[in-house]
Amino acid sequence: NGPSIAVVGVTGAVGQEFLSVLSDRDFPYRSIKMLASKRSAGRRFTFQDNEYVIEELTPDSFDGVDIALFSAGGSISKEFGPIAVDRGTIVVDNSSAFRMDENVPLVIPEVNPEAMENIKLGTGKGSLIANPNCSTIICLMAATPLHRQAKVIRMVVSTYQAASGAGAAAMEELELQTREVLEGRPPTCEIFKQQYAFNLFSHNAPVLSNGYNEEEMKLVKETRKIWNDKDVKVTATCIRVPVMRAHAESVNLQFEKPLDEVTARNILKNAPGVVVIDDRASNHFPTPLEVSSKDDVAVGRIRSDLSQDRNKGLDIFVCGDQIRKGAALNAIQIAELLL
Ligand code: 11C
Repeated sequence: NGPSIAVVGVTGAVGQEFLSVLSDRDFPYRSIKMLASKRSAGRRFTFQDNEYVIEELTPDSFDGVDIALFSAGGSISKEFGPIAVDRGTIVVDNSSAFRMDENVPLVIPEVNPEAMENIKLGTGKGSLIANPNCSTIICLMAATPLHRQAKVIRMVVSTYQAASGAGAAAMEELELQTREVLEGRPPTCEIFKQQYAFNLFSHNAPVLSNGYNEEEMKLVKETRKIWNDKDVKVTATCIRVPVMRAHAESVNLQFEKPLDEVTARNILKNAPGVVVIDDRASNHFPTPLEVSSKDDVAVGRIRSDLSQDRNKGLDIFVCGDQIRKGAALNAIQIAELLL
């Protein structure tokens, strides 16, 4: 029972995580298609005790598919997303291809599920729903409950982003470089232009004419769309750090209404999908390792910003698994809203 689903990009890091999350959450489905490029077609693997053969992605792949989970890069989404929609499939797309399209809801289920309330399963009508960028999801999981209470008017985000955001090959390169550097060999730099192990650098996304890179502008634009607030001021600096699969973010908030840090901590403790790790006595706060492969986003370093008017500003530090809540889990929670 349940919808027929397709996983597009099943061999990638997020594609594989889609399968883990479907399994972990007992997502009901009556059939599942494993789709990838021609290169991977024909490979066999077992999932939930059944053997599957990876099929090459073609326009006909979507016949009879109710929900397709896409994570195969923006150009595949641009080419095949609309084809799937024409065939009556609801596409949950993890790429940036359609995020800023005003007709496409951009959804974090804990934040703005209402944005997709007109999209219904079982009507035969296809639709696109976009999964936000991982840094935006992780940031807004923590910032939104506070925004609901006190209205954020300005947000300053500094990210410490993991290798997984650049794909499985970047994770492999980080591991390889770490070995090479420790053994005194020159590091292999194929995915990134510079040494990654024992280093950090400005995010690898293209830098735009305003000096921001694309990753930073995603935080700015996606926040405005998800909060349905074109006036919220957001600025960001995005950095790639040698961490495997979880992003960390320092987030500074300025509020319209006062919000003290005790109330803020309680709000975060009760927020769905959020766990508070904020132990000042033992200096224990969120770390990327602690949230790796976990569903919840962790928040700590919760403190009133002493540079702002009393209770009008807050600093927090947030960590979330990039592949899970930053990508696969969020997409599958979107699919669960459709059920
Ligand atoms: C990163 N957020 O961590 C990026 C990767 O728009 O979905 C995902 C880019 C996107 O590098």
